[in-house]
Amino acid sequence: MILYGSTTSPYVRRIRLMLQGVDYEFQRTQVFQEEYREDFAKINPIMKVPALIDGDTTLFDSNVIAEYLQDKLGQPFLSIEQKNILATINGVLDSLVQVMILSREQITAEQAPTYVGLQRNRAQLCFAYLEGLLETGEFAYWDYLSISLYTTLDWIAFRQMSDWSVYPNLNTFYARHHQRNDVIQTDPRL
Ligand SMILES: N[C@@H](CCC(=O)N[C@@H](CS)C(=O)NCC(=O)O)C(=O)O
Repeated sequence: MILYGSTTSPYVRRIRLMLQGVDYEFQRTQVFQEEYREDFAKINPIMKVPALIDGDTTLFDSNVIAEYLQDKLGQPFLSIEQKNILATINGVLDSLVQVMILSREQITAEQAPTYVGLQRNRAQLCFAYLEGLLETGEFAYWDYLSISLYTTLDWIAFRQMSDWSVYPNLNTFYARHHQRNDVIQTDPRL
């Protein structure tokens, strides 16, 4: 199995955490750097990391890859309710990744107030929603859903793309997993 991705991508980190204890090759790929793009385009037309190749199978999206690995590794699939929660985590992360890409070109909330405002507002609404779910006991296990939440929160903190520090349950969830060996090993700051 070959996983294509960068060590800073939170989507790639989800899959790296799922693959703990599994033998695979990590092919470092910086999608924003020209020297990687020609080769990567032959693998993934979407041109986003992660991508996974397993024998004749090539997969493009973290959520598709996760489902494939759950099947292959005998891990439980997410229920429809959990997939719905995952949609909110993906919603926050997709939005803030777009804001980061824009900010690299000096396009900030001043230049694009509507677009950036919509993304930031979505993030805060999703944080509040996830905070409420934690209150009800959701995210009790270290599964793909928890991995996705943790890696999203940590990426947001790492890139300073938003602020979830006012939410006590999100803080407790984050602190509970912060010292895991696999989490430390995949820290994007290293
Ligand atoms: N829906 C995709 C999103 C992946 C994604 O956005 N990856 C970013 C890096 S964190 C990327 O490769 N972006 C390249 C681009 O936007 O052109 C997934 O879940 O894998």
